[in-house]
Amino acid sequence: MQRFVLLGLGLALAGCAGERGLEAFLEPPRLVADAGGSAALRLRLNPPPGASFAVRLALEGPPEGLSLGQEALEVAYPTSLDLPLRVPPETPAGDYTPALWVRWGRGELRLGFALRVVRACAAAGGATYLLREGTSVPAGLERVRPSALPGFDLYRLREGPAPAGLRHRRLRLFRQPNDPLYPRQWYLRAIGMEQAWDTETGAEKPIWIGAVDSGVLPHPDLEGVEGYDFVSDPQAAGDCDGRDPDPSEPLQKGETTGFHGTQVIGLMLARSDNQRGIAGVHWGARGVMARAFGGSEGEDADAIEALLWLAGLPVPGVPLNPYPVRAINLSFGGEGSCPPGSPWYEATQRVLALGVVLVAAAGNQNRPAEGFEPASCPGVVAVGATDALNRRASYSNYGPRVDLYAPGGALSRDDDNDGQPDGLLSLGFAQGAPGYVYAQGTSFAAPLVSGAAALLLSREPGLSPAGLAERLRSRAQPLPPENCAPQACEMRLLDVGRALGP
Ligand SMILES: [Ca+2]
Ligand SMILES: [Ca+2]
Ligand SMILES: [Ca+2]
Repeated sequence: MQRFVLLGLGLALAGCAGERGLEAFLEPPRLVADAGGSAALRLRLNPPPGASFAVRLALEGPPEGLSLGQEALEVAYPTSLDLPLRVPPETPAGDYTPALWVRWGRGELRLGFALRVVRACAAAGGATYLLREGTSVPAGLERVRPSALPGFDLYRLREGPAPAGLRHRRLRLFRQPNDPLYPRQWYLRAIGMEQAWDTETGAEKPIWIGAVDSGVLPHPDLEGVEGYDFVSDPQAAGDCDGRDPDPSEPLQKGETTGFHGTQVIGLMLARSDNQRGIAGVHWGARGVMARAFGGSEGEDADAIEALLWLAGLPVPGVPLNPYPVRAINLSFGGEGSCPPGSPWYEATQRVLALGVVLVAAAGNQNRPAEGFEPASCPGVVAVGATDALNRRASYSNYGPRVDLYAPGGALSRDDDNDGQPDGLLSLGFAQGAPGYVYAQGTSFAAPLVSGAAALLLSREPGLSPAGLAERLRSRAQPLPPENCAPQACEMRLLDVGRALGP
């Protein structure tokens, strides 16, 4: 009989009773749950052919008081069961190794597992709104303070639906599902990196690159990343507090974002030429992570202040960024067209005026990019995604507002016939351990352009954001309009070799 194999590293949890041959397996090997919350525990039971068992389940602590949704079942064929493991609210935070007892007529099995209980957040959550000064304020909103964006104030709604006429704006990370597999960085060749590195690797030219994203975790193929946590809602943050100096993405949040921020940073800045893992676009740059996403969603107010901070601008309650950046990657967006006077318009103009290059993912909605901000903001380099055949990726937003395309991949395809999915391989984590994972989305096309922008700035520090955008656009490879099918449109593919050339 085929044994169920736990993916990745982990504890060997399989048990097997010899005499009557009921096999039982648990996954995953490590669970994370809030005190008072629950986590999904999967139990797989394999009886021998033709045999049936009346099985009883029991948990053994500590922590005390753990419960499952089910205590007994009949098993007559291989069965996989998702059990909600509930953790009592009074459970102290910490690491535990409880066990699940599987008992039947003539035998029993003890399956141990690792459980991390994290503190449930006591602080109240709430939605944040950015309102222009002088706007009439709907009832129920409480003013917090002036925003770092002049002319706007921050308001908070503790509970209840959004007041009429006021939209609670949420931004979304442009990420598509991914599957962990091993390397092939076809996407670097597609953008002419080998030619570019002949001219400039950036290795001797340190520069700071920023990202507003979901946070970052230490990885052996990455230099230390500086940063700050701008997620103000303790419920959404995953670290149970508001803003703080630690830009790490909590592990349990990383499981939901796919470690989005670490993947984005890895594409730009993975350690290169170090005989390990993957290469990043820029070989000498360092990263600053402004964490504004507690999961796959974040708030305008946090993301905008994160953006201003990265550029070196003051944000109330937060120390100035000691490492102001020259380029900022924005792999997220929300619906909006960035009209003059809007928060994203004002924020991006302020940052561009400081000479900081802004690069944004065009979005994964297969729609015109002008409906999404910050990609639609003037002066921001908006990046669409291509597949391994230089066609527009099926999910990529498009249209005249897309300045450039770069590979964003297509995980379900293998058009280059290398036996690997055509995703972008970057730094990631599997079961809490650092590794390398494939990803797709305009979220991962944008950091290729951000890394390229930083490489150009390393060579020509005087380039303005507009000059740099024009250089990237004018030196890009024109692609046949049919590559944009089904909507014919102009497409230019990032070509870093040509951009750095004479
Ligand atoms: Ca925090
Ligand atoms: Ca490396
Ligand atoms: Ca492939």
